[in-house]
Amino acid sequence: MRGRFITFEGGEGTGKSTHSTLLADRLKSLGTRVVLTREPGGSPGAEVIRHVLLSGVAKPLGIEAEAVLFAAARGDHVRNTIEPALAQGVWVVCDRFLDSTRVYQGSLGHLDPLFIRALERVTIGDLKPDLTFVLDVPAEIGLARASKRRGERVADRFEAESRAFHEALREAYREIVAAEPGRCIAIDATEPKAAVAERIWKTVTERFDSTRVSSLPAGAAS
Ligand code: Z5A
Repeated sequence: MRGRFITFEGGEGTGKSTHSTLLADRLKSLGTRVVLTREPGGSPGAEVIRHVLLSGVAKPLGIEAEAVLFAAARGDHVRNTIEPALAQGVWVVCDRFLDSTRVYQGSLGHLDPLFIRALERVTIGDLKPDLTFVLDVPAEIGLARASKRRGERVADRFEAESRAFHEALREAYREIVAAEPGRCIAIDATEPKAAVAERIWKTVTERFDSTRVSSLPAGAAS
């Protein structure tokens, strides 16, 4: 049986890394085989492109070029990490995926939706997440969390955007949830981590049937 594909989305500091890791660990503790991955990145080729994108050196090339680079990274990630895992019955938990491009390059970058859809066709084809958690916190809370975590490190290309940019991000994610309520679940991530993790777990067990989640074949979880 094909694995399940779960993605985490949301703005800066909303808790995507935290909760994708917690979910993957909980699934593994039940014997489920899981790949925990992220975008941009998640495969050797895509990790190289990640560095180019987050360092900001691609910004002067323009928003279309950045979108093409995100797409190139995604194509490599899908071919080399995500699809092989799903085909072997391994679950994939991914920190950011196609909705990030729709929001950052589409809604916020004002790229033509047809261009975004064309990139999706060539990078992911028919592949869609089975479930997407959109973590929602006010921009000021997310930015404060991210800044605390960052410490003295310099803000990356996207962290350095304005408060208004991050508020617009939140709104764009809300529109995605409204447009695809079957796939996307909004989670109030202002609550303490444990409460957020419990809501996510409850959704996963309800969506995929708790008896099957816990009885998936045990194996070398990666
Ligand atoms: N991007 C794009 O433009 N187009 C695309 O197609 C893709 C990406 C795929 C990737 O940056 C950037 O690329 C991203 C969009 C763009 N830029 N931005 N902004 P990244 O991977 O380096 O960073 P990120 O994706 O934004 O995630 P993040 O900054 O690492 O945040 P996070 O993963 O959502 O948060 P976290 O690390 O789990 O938590 C942040 C801190 O808050 C941490 O100290 C936690 O312990 C704490 N935390 C988490 N949850 C809670 C709760 N509930 N209470 C209190 N504290 C909490």
